[in-house]
Amino acid sequence: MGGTGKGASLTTALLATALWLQAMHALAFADRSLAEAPRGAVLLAQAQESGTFRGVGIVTAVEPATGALTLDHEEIKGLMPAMEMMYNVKARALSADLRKGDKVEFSLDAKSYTILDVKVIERAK
Ligand SMILES: [Cu+2]
Repeated sequence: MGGTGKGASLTTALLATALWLQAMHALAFADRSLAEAPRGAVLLAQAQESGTFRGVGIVTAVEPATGALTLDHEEIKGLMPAMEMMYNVKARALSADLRKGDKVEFSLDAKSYTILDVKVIERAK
């Protein structure tokens, strides 16, 4: 009986270790999702906004196929803080003339993240 008991306790110990590792793993993932939560909350808040907003930013990339603009933009009051992000453009022609480093003023449909109009304030040097 002693042998069986020892075997059983070894199994229990291994099982406990496995569960502990699983728990640590789960915790690591929980930590990660917690860290991402604030960003998700911001995105959620943004998604609830609608209407047209104006912003100012620097062009950091122009997507050749679609004309989508990546802008390093200043705070857009009532919509989002300063950040770098990509926006769709209402028409490819809107960004055809733009290049990296141009400072632009733009109007934005907050619901679809689509730039409706864009004007160059200062050309890239
Ligand atoms: Cu943004």
